[in-house]
Amino acid sequence: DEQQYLLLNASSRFSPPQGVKLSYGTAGFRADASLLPSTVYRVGILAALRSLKTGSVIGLMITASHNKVSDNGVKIADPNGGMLSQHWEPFADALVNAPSPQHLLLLINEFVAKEGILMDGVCQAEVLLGRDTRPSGDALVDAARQGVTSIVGAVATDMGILTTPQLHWMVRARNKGIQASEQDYFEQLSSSFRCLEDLIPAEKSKFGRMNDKVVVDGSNGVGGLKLKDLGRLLNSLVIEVRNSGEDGGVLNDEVGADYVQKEKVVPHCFGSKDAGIRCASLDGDADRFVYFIVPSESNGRIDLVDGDKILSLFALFIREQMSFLNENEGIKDCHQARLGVVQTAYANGASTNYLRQLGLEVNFTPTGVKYLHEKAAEFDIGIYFEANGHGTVLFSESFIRWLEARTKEISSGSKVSEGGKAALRLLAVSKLINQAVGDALSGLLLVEVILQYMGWSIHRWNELYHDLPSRQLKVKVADRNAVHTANAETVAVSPPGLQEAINAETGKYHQGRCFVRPSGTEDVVRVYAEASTQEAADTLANSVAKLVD
Ligand code: 16G
Ligand code: ZN
Repeated sequence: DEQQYLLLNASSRFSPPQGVKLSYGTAGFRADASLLPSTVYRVGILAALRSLKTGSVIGLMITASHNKVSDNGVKIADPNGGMLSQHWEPFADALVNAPSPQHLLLLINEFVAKEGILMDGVCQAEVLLGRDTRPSGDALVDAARQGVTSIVGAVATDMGILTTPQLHWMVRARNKGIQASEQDYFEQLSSSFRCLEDLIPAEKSKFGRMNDKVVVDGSNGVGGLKLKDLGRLLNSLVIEVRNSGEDGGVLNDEVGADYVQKEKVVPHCFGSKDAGIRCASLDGDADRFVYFIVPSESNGRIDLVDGDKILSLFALFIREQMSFLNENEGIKDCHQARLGVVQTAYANGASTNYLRQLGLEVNFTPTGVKYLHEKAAEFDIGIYFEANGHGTVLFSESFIRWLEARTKEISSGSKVSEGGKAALRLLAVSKLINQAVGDALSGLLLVEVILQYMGWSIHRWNELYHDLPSRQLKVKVADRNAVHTANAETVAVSPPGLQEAINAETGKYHQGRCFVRPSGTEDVVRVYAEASTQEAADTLANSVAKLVD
């Protein structure tokens, strides 16, 4: 019939590369861009099927995040704006690795039957397409469009060049029936930012406003460009963007959040002239960010203010607002609102101690946004961050409704109580911070407004706690999947004896902590070690790397 013909015809234009096996992994499919047209075409098919199955708009993003400019990748945003349901990942793997159009057709027919997807041409499907600034993006968007439209009744809407979180935000907004253009995104972020600024107590804001310039490394990618657009809507905050990609710099080449966080050195276009200034860095698709300080005797080194410290700042602020709510007599049932934080084993031990000292519940999940996000969604307010700077703050629907009801009562001209102001602030945070996925632009604005609220410099923030020295290594092994882990990757359950050997090494060091895990994005086993001195962390990491080898 028409459907089979369409699929066979279109898929014969995209032959898969020989001898390459791709896996959806933690971040979608990623490879050298020249290998990807058939993969992206097939993910277009998958996205259309997903849209039919869910009766909702689906997103398809073309990006390879912090990887080099010649790479690219593709990933799916589910109806709520989150990551593709893990339940569909095996289908994604099978689909892109099918050797021929006939195999492909067979797989699709089987899967459609199994999932009970109605392909009558009457049901409509829509997929929003986005891409970052990579030169290969244009052709890959076209491949995605052809994939989507090989399913009868499916349309592809090209949203142009976007950050990854912008596309996720748009998918979520569309499915909630909210306006979902880029302008709407900028409007929502800037207006909730202004709302938070207006709620800063006068006596607190003095210091923040004297010190209100932030200098941002855009990684020569999409994030810097979008941040400039957003910055034009904010007149109180000065955002200076460097490495916006407009001056010939190369995407992710000694710039960007991944580089800054891993190497702990200044990115291009930053140096001793920036000593003491508040600096931040975005990754290539702007779903991660970190802050940093250039010390006065820098020699290229930086003081990193990482995802753990961003999490700590957010947690401190939100906990304070929750306590204002609780102290307010008019509010009865809100003490039931649960605040939880979620980290991975990579979180610096000093941050976990700090959060626990605040009395917060700290949860751990394996690496990968989908795991952290899922856990954080269990709370009324769930804050998650990876040390690498990916994270956000999730609000439950019921808590938002409660806040909305609470803030409606108070907007009638009378003097607003502290509890009422706290409710207004929390509601504004829920609009500012991306509810779909970690978003460097909205996260950066939340950091900025909290620092203003606290009246803090970046130095004061950085002093919340002192990171324990740590070391990360990667080990090339014959088969990284021989290593299996449990307890949020903190325990190696195989090969046998490995964990016992790691324990024996770790026990030799004061405040020692160490774990190994197979990377989800590279063919290596990663080693992380922490101890009370840098030398000790280094030796511990090195000796455990030998155990893995
Ligand atoms: C992916 C993950 C990121 C994680 C990283 C770890 C998403 C969207 N991204 O980039 O959260 O930190 O993988 O890489 O989930 P690794 O497995 O190679 O250490
Ligand atoms: Zn990214």
